[in-house]
Amino acid sequence: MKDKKIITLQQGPEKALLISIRTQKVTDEEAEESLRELGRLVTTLGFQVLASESQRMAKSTGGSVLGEGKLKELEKYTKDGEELADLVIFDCELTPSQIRNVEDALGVQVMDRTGVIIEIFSRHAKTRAALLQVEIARLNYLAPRLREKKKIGDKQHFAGRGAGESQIELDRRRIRDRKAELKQELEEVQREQDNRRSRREEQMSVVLVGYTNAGKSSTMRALTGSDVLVENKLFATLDTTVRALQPETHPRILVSDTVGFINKLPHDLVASFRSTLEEARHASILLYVVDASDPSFRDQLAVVNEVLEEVGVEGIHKQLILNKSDCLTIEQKENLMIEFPEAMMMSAKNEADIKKLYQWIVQFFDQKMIQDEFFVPYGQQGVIGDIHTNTKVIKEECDNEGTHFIVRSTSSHLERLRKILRS
Ligand SMILES: Nc1nc2c(ncn2[C@@H]2O[C@H](COP(=O)(O)OP(=O)(O)OP(=O)(O)O)[C@@H](O)[C@H]2O)c(=O)[nH]1
Ligand SMILES: [Mg+2]
Repeated sequence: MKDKKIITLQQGPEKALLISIRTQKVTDEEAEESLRELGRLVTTLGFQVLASESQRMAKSTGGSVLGEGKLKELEKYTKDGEELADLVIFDCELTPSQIRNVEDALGVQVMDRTGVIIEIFSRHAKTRAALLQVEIARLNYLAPRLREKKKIGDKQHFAGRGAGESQIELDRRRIRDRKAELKQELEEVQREQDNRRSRREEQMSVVLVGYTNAGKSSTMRALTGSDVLVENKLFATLDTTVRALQPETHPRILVSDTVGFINKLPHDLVASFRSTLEEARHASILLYVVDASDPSFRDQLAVVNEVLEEVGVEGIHKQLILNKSDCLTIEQKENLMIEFPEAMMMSAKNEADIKKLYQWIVQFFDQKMIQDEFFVPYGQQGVIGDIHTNTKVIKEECDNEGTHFIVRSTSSHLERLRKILRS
């Protein structure tokens, strides 16, 4: 895959001016929170936030998202201030012409929230499926912006060639062809994933879902002893990882880590990552992990719920995990338990809490298992390994004819074993 990026970073951290455009639909608090989150997204990309500005949505500004007065005022950050911004980033999605107009007025590169998120995704993607998904979303984002591409001084961050009608046509066609290729390749990768998933289907599985940075990978690590990436960065995880719960149970319980959610996730990316979330549709338990120390976790939970409802997770057992309890006061914890009486309060960093969560998971599946008896004649001893792996053996007794077992397992495992023994 070509390693073309939307932007190419220059040496040293570039300074960004963040701009929030307030509409009547959002409260000041929501806008502030969203701007703070944009700040974290931007620092995840390695930029430094120089300043943040807010502006009420202007009514008549032609094609521009900002009025002339505001643009003039912002020149202090881009043209004649002491410390100048290298780029301006808007906390909303802009049309290509809005980007061009602000770039013309301020003389620096302009990005929008979608561009920032796509860039993070493309840097963090590791597996074939994630790389393909991100590349498709990136090309979708880039295609309409090709027409509007314009060189700004010597700071040209966008990939691609110069203007010229035929050149643009050529670029568009290349993008279309490339997208078709990528989609085909993605379908193949997804078919393989579906096959692997259907082989796992009869297994008991726990899937961790939640907002980015909530602590899903930390919980996964602690539950499975795996070395999945944990980072204080947004969108550290983009791929689903599946590992067995440790200490291992019989039958095995699988735990999956998934991509994090974010408010105003570009539609393209939601669509691209839908297949990643397929894992959630096949879970036995969905653990909704939230960062309870983040004041906006309720809104974050609403975003998670909304996307998962679209994916279709009805009928699956859901458990809310109020994570990062080590960052809460006793009073905060008490209030949260009153507000969410069904929730589990824990810290992924606390061994005792992880042990409790482990016990809870094991017990949940234990209740779902049914007891059964098998007799394995000496001629069919090969099945014994399968019994030990896929059932919890309560009793095992040998006599002259073979081995008697009393076991507990899921109905699908028991059904399968019975079939083998009958054959
Ligand atoms: N204090 C504290 N920090 C935690 C806890 N759980 C996770 N963290 C930290 O929170 C940050 C994010 O954790 P991750 O486990 O990577 O979060 P994630 O949900 O996988 O994030 P994405 O992969 O971006 O979706 C890391 O710096 C963790 O060390 C916790 O219980 N307490
Ligand atoms: Mg993660």
